[in-house]
Amino acid sequence: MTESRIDFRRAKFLISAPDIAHLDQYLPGDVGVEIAFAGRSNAGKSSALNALTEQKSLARTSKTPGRTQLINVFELDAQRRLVDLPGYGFAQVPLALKNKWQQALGEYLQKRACLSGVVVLMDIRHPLKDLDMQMIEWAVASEIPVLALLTKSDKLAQSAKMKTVNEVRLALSKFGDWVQVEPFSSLKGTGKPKVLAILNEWCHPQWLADELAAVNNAE
Ligand SMILES: Nc1nc2c(ncn2[C@@H]2O[C@H](COP(=O)(O)OP(=O)(O)O)[C@@H](O)[C@H]2O)c(=O)[nH]1
Ligand SMILES: [Mg+2]
Repeated sequence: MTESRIDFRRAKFLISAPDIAHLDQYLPGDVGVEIAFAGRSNAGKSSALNALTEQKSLARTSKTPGRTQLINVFELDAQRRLVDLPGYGFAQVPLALKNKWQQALGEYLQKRACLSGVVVLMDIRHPLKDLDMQMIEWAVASEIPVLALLTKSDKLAQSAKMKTVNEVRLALSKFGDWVQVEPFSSLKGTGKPKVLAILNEWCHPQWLADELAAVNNAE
């Protein structure tokens, strides 16, 4: 089977869920493929989504992060979706809410069968905080591949950038092929072709080919 390249510029808003605890009620059925984007507030997630889809305001960018717990789902095509998870680790969120949020996020990662990859975005100047590690561990425990994206790479000189990339690769090497690490800049477009290639691969898991073949056979 030849795999069609997904055109990420076609992403369009599908639905919002008000908070992760009620995600089940709002998300489309657990079929096809979902790719989730996660990261601390202000990590550059909205900017990355906009850069990858070449849309200026698909996901809103903000200078006052952490206000909303809204989860936005974007549709790529009838089988494939991007999920913009709310930023975690925002200092002003009460602890009880933080814990609730973490639990719901863990459940989403562990139960959502159509999840074929998770992008964990981290500011290249502050990578691998506790909650980032938690996200990566949950995903890998559920056998979901992870792209650790080191954002705002334009903020560092080339040598400092490569030093951090290598350090993070070493720190995550215990996860083997489950975790890839790449630098990224929404501002400069650094890393974009590499990220799009990885997302494209995640858009074509074997189970989707099987699902589609089963539908064709039934017809
Ligand atoms: N220099 C630089 N700044 C960035 C980049 N990506 C995001 N930012 C800035 O970082 C801040 C947070 O970005 P945003 O995308 O809203 O982060 P989010 O909270 O993770 O969605 C904003 O002020 C952005 O302009 C980047 O690649 N380079
Ligand atoms: Mg955002």
